[in-house]
Amino acid sequence: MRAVLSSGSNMGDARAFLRSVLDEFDGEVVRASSVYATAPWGKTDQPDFLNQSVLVDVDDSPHELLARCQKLERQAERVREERWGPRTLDVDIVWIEGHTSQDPELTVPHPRAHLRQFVLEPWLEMDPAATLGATPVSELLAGLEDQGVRKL
Ligand code: PH2
Ligand code: MG
Ligand code: MG
Repeated sequence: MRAVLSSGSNMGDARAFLRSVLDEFDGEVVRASSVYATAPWGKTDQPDFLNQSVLVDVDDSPHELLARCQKLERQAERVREERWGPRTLDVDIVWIEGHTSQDPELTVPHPRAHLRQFVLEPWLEMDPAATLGATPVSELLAGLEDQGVRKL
């Protein structure tokens, strides 16, 4: 099963937290995007993020993949305080090939992916032909205002 993950961090050693995702999926990474410095989206009074997307090919079920993402967040000692607030590591499942889910625990595709330049731009870098539902990711991106996303 192929899936796109979006990792983000704006607390502590953000680079190391993003790297922990690549380490977890060592041998299952099809492609990884560059790291991007991104302005905070949704809740703006917090430090800038580093974001990275990873295309993985795993033998897991969607919920098994979610469990691996949550394990990484726990290992980063993530504390959930406020919605969209600062975090050591967030690993979101953005898209799973041929799969959609309305489960509130795991909504796929990610319900806000189409609004977020910090998700779409790294994804497009990995796969210029990517589509979200029926819409090319390139088209979704072209429809967004600049949100302050810079490739490092
Ligand atoms: N994650 C959020 C809310 N806002 N903004 C940026 N730039 N990057 C993120 O990863 C991010 C965010 C909630 O998950
Ligand atoms: Mg998130
Ligand atoms: Mg999350």
